[in-house]
Amino acid sequence: MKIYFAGSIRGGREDVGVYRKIIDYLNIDNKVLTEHIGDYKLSVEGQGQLDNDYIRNRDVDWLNKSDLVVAETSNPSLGVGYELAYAEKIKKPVLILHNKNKSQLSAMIEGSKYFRNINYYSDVTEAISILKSKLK
Ligand code: 6K6
Repeated sequence: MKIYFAGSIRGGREDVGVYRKIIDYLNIDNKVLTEHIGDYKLSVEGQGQLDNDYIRNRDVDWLNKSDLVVAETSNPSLGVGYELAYAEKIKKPVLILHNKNKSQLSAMIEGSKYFRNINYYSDVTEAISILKSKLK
């Protein structure tokens, strides 16, 4: 299955290690289209070289082509919020992972009946266990 993984970039990169582990797990039996989200070298400073229109259109194209969106929402990110709203609009299946010790998930996500698959976790091992049970 083709998976669109969404995680913070300009919202902050402090959870990149968590994204990397989740992407590595998902890639065992699936194809993650957005592997760069877990790339330690992808820094906020480095983004200036890429055209925003290009990034947005390519990401929307990948969202359209994906079978499932997995979003890690613990680090608030406007881009991830946009992707979730887009996924809701086109009725793409979504699985959300949120570290309950890090932040409170937006009411715009928790309050939408579309996002029924919201999973709270405490550490990355638990996040992987959740994926294991949900994706089998
Ligand atoms: C190159 C080097 C660093 O950053 C870049 C290019 N930027 C992006 N590349 C790919 N996807 C992006 C980029 N910026 C945002 N996105 C999409 O929005 C991703 O799919 C993420 O899930 C989400 C992150 O949004 P922000 O608001 O945290 O940046």
